[in-house]
Amino acid sequence: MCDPFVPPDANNVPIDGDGNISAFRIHNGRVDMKIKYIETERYKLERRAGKALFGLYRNPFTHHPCVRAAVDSTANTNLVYWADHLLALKEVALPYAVDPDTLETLGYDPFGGQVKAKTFTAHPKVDPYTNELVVFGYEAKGLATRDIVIYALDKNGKKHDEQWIEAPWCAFIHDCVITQNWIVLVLWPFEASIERMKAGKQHWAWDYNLPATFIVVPRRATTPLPKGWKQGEHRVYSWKNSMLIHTGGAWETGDGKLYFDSSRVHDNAFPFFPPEDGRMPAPNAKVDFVRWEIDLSQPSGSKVADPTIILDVPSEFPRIDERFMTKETNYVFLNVFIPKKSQGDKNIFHGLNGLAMHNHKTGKTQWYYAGDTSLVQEPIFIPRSDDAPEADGWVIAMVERREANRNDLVVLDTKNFETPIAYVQLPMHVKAQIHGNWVSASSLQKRVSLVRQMPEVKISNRGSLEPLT
Ligand code: V55
Ligand code: FE
Repeated sequence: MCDPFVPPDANNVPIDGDGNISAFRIHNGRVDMKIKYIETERYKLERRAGKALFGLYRNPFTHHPCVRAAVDSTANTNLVYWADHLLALKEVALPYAVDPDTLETLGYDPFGGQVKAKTFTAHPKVDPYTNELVVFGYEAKGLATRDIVIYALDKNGKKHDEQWIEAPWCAFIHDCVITQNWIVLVLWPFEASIERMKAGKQHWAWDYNLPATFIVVPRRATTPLPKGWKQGEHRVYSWKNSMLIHTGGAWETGDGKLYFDSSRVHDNAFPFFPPEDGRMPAPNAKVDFVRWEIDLSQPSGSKVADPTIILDVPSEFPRIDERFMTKETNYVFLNVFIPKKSQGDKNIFHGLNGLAMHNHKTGKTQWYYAGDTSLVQEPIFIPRSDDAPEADGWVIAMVERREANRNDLVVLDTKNFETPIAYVQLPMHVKAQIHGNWVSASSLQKRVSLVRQMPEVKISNRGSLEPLT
């Protein structure tokens, strides 16, 4: 979750709070919970000072001069278990590694500088068929640079297939999809500007003239290229101005087409990063969940066709059964707004009060409704067994009981999605989580003592450690 330890700068944005992990361990008929901050350089410096030293999101010009050399990552966006490391991710910097048992912070950049990039996405993708973590980073050579790095980490954390490309503008690139041979980066119509940052304003400004854009890149030098593609080429395709926040399933077909699903907000979903003219998004901006088709025979710069609407309700946090990542999947789980009596309106930041399980083949959707005064967070899928059919298992999600000021963890069996099989009742309220993942006990048992030998996070001696007044 985003959980500022000290009161943040009055002008800072909601996505810049210190990263704090909520971990649930489900074992022998009981559930244990642990909450712990990621002890980032930033968290330690501000905790020691007892006040905010970092100003605006990703704007070093607004930070206290003594902390400008520190790693400016709150590690607050996602947790991914890979190569024996539990990675706490924030796309502005490299991963922090935390101990999966104690949640203690172990170190920064656990993959040891194999790549000369300053950033690492919060949405790397596991290819379960090749056993790789596919990673990208943008603004990868520093603040407001257009450089993008793409690479993969094998099961031992060794890097391969590194490539560098340039974005068409300095865009916000939060999520991506992978197919067997391709990676598609999804660009949001915000632009970074050093001039604006120097003026003490936000890193990002929305631009109503920029389209939602896809950068389509072969994953490897050995990717079989469609007719007309040159070795080392990538292509850029675009649609209309809109914000495709998160992606679902993706796959390729033999005839040079890529398909993938995403949520779609027909406006700026981050009003705290307004356009230069200050225009606010429409109060009831439409949000839906759609399927894109990319025709790789089209030249770079082409427009893509309007997507097919899969679910015409406000939808976010799509998740698939990731054992089938890169192949065509038939099910998606999402966080949705179910109209009923909810107090929420159709704006994405209000009223996501349920979960949906959608079957693409039959078109059938099942709904879990959390109640009129409850909000639901990202669904996490857990397969019933290693070889269970696609989407056979459980879905867990945090439910915020707004009236009681308390949370539940809901457990749904995908065989009967609409009626929960269990609620884990938390005695307290927990702030909205961003992203999370299931890690099986068996995969943790395989973990070697590697991470325990890592050096502790040290507060950088590049910044002052003196108490600041
Ligand atoms: C997002 C969230 C972030 C971030 C960038 O939801 C994008 C999208 C929680 O932090 O830094
Ligand atoms: Fe995200």
